[in-house]
Amino acid sequence: MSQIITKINTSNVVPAIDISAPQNIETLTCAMGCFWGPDCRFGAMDGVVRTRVGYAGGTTDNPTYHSIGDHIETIQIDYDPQKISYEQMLEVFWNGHKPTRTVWKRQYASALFFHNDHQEKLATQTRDNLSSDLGEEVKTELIAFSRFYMAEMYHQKYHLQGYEELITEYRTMYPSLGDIVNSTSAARVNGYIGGYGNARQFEEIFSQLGLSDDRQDLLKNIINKNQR
Ligand code: MHO
Repeated sequence: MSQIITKINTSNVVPAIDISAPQNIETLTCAMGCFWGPDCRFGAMDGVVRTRVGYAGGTTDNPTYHSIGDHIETIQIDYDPQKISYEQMLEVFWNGHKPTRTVWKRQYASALFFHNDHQEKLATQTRDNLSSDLGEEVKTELIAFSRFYMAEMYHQKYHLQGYEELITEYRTMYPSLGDIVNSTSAARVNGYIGGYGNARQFEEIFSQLGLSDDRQDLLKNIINKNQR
């Protein structure tokens, strides 16, 4: 199934939110257009443990961004089933893209990759309900999950990587980029930079992100600019 990769280093520089990441997780795999956006949308949500972007849904071997073949830009989200249900995750998925849109390139298709019977059942039900509510065909594909290929590191937490001062601080907490990808803190901050999250979350979570006061101020400025 999904890769559970995080091995948290227990030194005190690791963000509190990462130290308390749950072991028991479930995974949603989906595609909703360019993967940078949903990485932010889901990463900012309470209950989401980690996110990663990649390619799935095609037949060609070892897709890359510049050689994507028939694969789709896809996101995988590990979440805490004690805090959020698959149904709630699906609601965010269906509300986060236009399921009736015609796709101009398979790379940007909308798709839901179900991992088991339970997920397939809920995916089908919610798709059918949506279709009858809209009175239109839902074009979002439902596909049995088979394989997810991680995208290149420069696509992971893309918005966060755009802020040198922030990513540098993450590098001191996590020498390996792979650990930054798996960090809940990095997922939240990437999401907040991308315009998601609300005042309550910022209040509750800010001090657990592991960021220095300076970087917290920088992040607050970015959030304030987004809200204008
Ligand atoms: N080239 C587009 C989409 C990038 S996405 C990872 C852009 O720059 O927004 O496909």
